[in-house]
Amino acid sequence: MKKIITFGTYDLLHIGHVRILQRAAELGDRLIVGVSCSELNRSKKGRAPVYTTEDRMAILSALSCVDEVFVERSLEAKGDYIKQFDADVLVMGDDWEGRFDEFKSICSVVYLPRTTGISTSKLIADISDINPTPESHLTD
Ligand code: C2G
Repeated sequence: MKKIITFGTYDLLHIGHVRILQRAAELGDRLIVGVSCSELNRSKKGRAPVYTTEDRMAILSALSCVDEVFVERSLEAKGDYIKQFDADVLVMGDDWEGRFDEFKSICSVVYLPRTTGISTSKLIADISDINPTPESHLTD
């Protein structure tokens, strides 16, 4: 049983998130996802996520490639989480390239390429740019 662990906020779940989770799952038998809690995201990115921690975890749990989710409360605790879940491989997006090499002493560390052209921040900006025409109705 090869266990893969990965971490992220996964706010406004999009195709980049799904692709990296699917590719991570293909590296082993069981995919465990640490979901950054809203407080952690606030300190990391300076804003609260749109979705609550509970909703982000529920959405990720509904994906067939995800076997288990847990709350990531601290960026510094990654080593503890890797040991707690007995993970064989840590997967991160290549925006974190090299940042987690210290864990190579306890598991394999793999950085996968990010999907280009999409991010939660871009989605928020794009949605903010949508100006509804006066005759539009918010019925759907
Ligand atoms: N991702 C991706 N392609 C994108 C956007 C995101 O492959 N276009 C990946 C990221 O590289 C990350 C995962 O999707 O591996 C989750 O992305 P975020 O929610 O942005 O994760 P982040 O908040 O960067 O948290 O300990 C958690 C880490 O801090 C990562």
